[in-house]
Amino acid sequence: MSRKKGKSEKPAGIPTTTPSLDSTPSQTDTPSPRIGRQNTENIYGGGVVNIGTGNIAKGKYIEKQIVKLHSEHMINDDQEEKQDEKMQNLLKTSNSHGISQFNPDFLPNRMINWIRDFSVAACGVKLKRKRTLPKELTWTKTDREKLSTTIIKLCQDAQHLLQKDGRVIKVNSPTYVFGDIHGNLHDLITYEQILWDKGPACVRTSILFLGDYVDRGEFGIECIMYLLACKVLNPDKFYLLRGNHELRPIQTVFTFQKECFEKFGKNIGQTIWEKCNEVFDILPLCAVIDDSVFCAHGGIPTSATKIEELYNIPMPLNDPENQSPAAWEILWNDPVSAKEFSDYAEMIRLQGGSSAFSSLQGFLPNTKRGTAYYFNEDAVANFLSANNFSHIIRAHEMFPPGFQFHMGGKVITVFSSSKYCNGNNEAAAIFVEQQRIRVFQIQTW
Ligand SMILES: [Mn+2]
Repeated sequence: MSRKKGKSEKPAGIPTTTPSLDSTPSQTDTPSPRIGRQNTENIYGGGVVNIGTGNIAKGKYIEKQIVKLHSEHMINDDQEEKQDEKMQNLLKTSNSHGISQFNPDFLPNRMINWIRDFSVAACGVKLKRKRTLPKELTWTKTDREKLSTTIIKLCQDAQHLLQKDGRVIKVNSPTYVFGDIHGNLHDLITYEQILWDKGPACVRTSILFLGDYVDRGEFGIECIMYLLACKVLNPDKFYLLRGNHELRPIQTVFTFQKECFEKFGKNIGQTIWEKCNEVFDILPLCAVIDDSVFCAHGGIPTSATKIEELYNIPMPLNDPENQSPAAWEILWNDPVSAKEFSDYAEMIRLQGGSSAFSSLQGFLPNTKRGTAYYFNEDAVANFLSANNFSHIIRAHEMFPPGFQFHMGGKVITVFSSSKYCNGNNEAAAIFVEQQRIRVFQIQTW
């Protein structure tokens, strides 16, 4: 299929630079230098603390968790009582979930163990705890039908929980925020080994992923299965938003559909691909941390100023481009500097397209993507003040350091897949805690 373009959004006279539907490094933004303490940027009173590469691996800023496991695999930790209460409620709706969470035979645990082992064999991840790996560990040698049944069951369990998350998730800090993963299983399992090495059932911080789990990288199915298993094991801590690659037409052009066919054969592959997309159709579109930090894959929409307007976006959303302009723009939009914005505006004016946008203050058609919009500092200021928010965290674009500050730090891009498209970019993540937003690189190699 041909590359999709915005329909009603694209008026005559838009400059026809080559549209790129994917995350690409911005040509005009100057990448930040490699971060270290000397590069601290002031954002939030005390300012962002940039943790230099390497520190994170030494354990700084990482909560220590001491978890005692009973022989029955039950957690015994006074501070976990509140969470136990939530787990008890969950128990009422899903069969003996609380106990299953620590049972190695529980489906998501089996899946995670399998993916962890696979990541060692397939992409050289170093696990902290040594495991004896089965000799045969590839998709082709594994019983495809049995594995596909497990995958479909896991998707169903995840759907049940994701439906409850709704369109806009409210998340409490402390929260880790990750950007694009794009099938980079090596990085994803490395994050686990560094940040939640006791396993997904034992995290106490929230962990929010901003979408784009599949396409580009080799291990899209493994990445999304790992994340769905985390969601099922610990639904009040793991949150997954939708990215512009969690869309059928995009995966058909890129690699995820092909990956499913290659790993499972055409028939089972098609079923698994469909099932994954059913899950994607109900993924939440944005999150708000501590009623203050707006998080989404692409950015803020033209078609909604108040966050409440997003609550009623339909679910499932199998054709967001036609079902919900706001959802589409949240998945696709990009921030631009004042200079870029005026350059693009001038290009459009020269081509006679300006009048169509006079009513959209702070937005311009996104010529780089060929769909959706660019937004500038005015649009950001309007959105933040209308909702009483302080910052925007988004993903969607690769910058060599793995992150980029825009508009004086009001908008932050985070990208969490290193060596993207065989390049040499770093991976970064964000830690939001009370009054601080900390951006840090993670040395995954
Ligand atoms: Mn993207």
